[in-house]
Amino acid sequence: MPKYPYDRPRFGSLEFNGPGEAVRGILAGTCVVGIVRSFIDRDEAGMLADAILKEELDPRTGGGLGGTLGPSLFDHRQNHERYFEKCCAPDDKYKRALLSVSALDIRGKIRSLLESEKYDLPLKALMHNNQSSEYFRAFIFPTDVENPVGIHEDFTSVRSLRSRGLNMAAPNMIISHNLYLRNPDGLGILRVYNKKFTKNEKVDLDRKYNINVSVNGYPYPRKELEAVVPSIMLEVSVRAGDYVVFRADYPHEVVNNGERQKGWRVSWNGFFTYVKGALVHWT
Ligand SMILES: O=C(O)CCC(=O)C(=O)O
Repeated sequence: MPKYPYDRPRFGSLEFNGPGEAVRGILAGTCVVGIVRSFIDRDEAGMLADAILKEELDPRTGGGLGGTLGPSLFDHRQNHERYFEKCCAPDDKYKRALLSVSALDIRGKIRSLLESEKYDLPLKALMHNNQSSEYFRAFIFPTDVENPVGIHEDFTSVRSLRSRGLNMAAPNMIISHNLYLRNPDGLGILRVYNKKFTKNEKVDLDRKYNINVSVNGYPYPRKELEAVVPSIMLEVSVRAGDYVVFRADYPHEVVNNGERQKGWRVSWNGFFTYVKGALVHWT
């Protein structure tokens, strides 16, 4: 059994044949980002994106609220208590939307994706309030803004898991997985920075910039990351139908570098981490 986490992955990004292989690559310290091109067909991805957009949820802009379908840590300003309460709210708008979209069975798709893949580790869905956390979660981002997702690190999730008594074997390893349903070509580039700040460094950043990076992972000051040489570790262009897994404990953002156009980028998103010999997943 290999030891986790590997803090110095050997490669930036690599392409894999399937999600299981990509997750294994990341766990084994092979790379920071694992890409599965055309995991689902573009037309199917487009249908799912349309179904999500039909719900008219607010898009997520500038790191604010909205734009997600299904309970999510991000929806609740990284407030994990509210997140777990909200998961069980009976007539919540997001839950209604979730049910209507699941007619198209994206949850089933994600479940079968997880269950049919070979991860070489038992999979464990995170439970909360007696419900599995396999909620559908969608992101809707505008494509006519420069920076739809600001620079951040997804470690708050780990704090939530810890507060629920899960003993984190690799608290520094958070893996985000995304299935892109709509992404205009050339836009929505995932950028991962080549620097992991220590807890003390994050506290210093908070003091210096009056921010909350050490508390909730947001927002990393661009200036500090650009001072790191080489600053950006990699940029990944994604297309509808692609599936991408990456180390979300590295600072990362989404940028629209190409010609901006009015429209939406829609994706499904979830997380994995390694806990006591199992791969725990949640959204
Ligand atoms: O949409 C993306 O490409 C990345 C979203 C993100 O920030 C994450 O999955 O943590």
